[in-house]
This record gives sequence, structure tokens and C-alpha cells, in this order.
Amino acid sequence: MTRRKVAIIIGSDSDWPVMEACYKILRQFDVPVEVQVLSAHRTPDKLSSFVRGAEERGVAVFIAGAGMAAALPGAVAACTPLPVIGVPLASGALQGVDSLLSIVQMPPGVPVATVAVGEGGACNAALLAVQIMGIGDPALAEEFKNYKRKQADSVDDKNQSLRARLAHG
Ligand code: RP5
Repeated sequence: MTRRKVAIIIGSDSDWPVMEACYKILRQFDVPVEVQVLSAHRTPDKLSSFVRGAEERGVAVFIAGAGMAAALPGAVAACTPLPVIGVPLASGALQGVDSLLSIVQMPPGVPVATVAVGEGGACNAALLAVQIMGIGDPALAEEFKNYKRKQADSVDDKNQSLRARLAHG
């Protein structure tokens, strides 16, 4: 079974240092990724033609990361029936409050799944995309279950190690 792709779109190359975390997690799950710098405000025509052609190229989910008056995820959602995850980024004077409100406050009928501001949100965007794609891809769903198990094991280890230190302190 050919695995479908995730398209990561960022509003500027200045967003990449944070959004690279998203890319790395998707690649750890062996999800094919397309990355594009395209802006809702600066390159609206190129953005629209990239998004409209994506389903045919095998894209299943979009992740759009942007800062400031972040119209990008909403503009992507306006042009596609595929799910869109929006990552608010902390750039400019308002440090992400502006982009969070821009991305989360979509009007009814055009959903964007908004995650946390910054790198935590970039990581969760990748994981949410894996969960969405896992619905039609049992191998990917199994990899996500393994990820959750390892995460829980690592918390158990930390719990035991802290409790042991306190017991001997
Ligand atoms: C947004 O404006 C971008 O997503 C970026 O977060 C912010 C600043 O862009 P640059 O001026 O660094 O290109 O559209």
C-alpha cells in the first residue's frame, strides 16, 4: 500500500527552525512529506494552485504554520476538502497571540485544527496528521500505538527514578 503524503506549508523561511520539528517527526514515522514556503498574503495565487493540485499528487493532510496575521491555514482550508492543521508561530510584536487567534477563529464551515503556539504545536501537528492518516493505514496506526507505549514507558521510568531518589535522599 502506497503511503499518502503530508504537505507542510510555511508562510516564510523564518518559520522553518520551529516547523522543522514537525518535519522530523513525520519522517520518523516514514510519512512522505512535501514542504513549501508559500504565503497567503505574499503569494496567494501560487498558494492556491499548490493546494488545489495536492490531492492528485497524493497529499492526505495539510499542516500550515504561520506567524503574525496568520491567514495561511485558513486560506489553505478554503481551497481543499482535505483536513488542515494550523500551527500558530511566535513571530512579531505579539509573539504568537496574534497568529493563535487568527488560526483558531475560523468561521463555521471551514475548519482548521489548531494546535499550540510554537514547537510543541509543531510536534503535535505531525502526530495529529499521523493519527488522521492511521485511520486508513493500519501499519501507521500500529506505529502510533508503539509511540504512545514508549512515551508511557518513559514517564514510568522517570516516576520510578524520582521516587527512588527521594526515598534515598
Ligand atoms: C508570516 O509572517 C510568516 O509566517 C512569518 O511567521 C511572519 C514573518 O515573516 P518574514 O517577515 O520573516 O518573512 O507571514
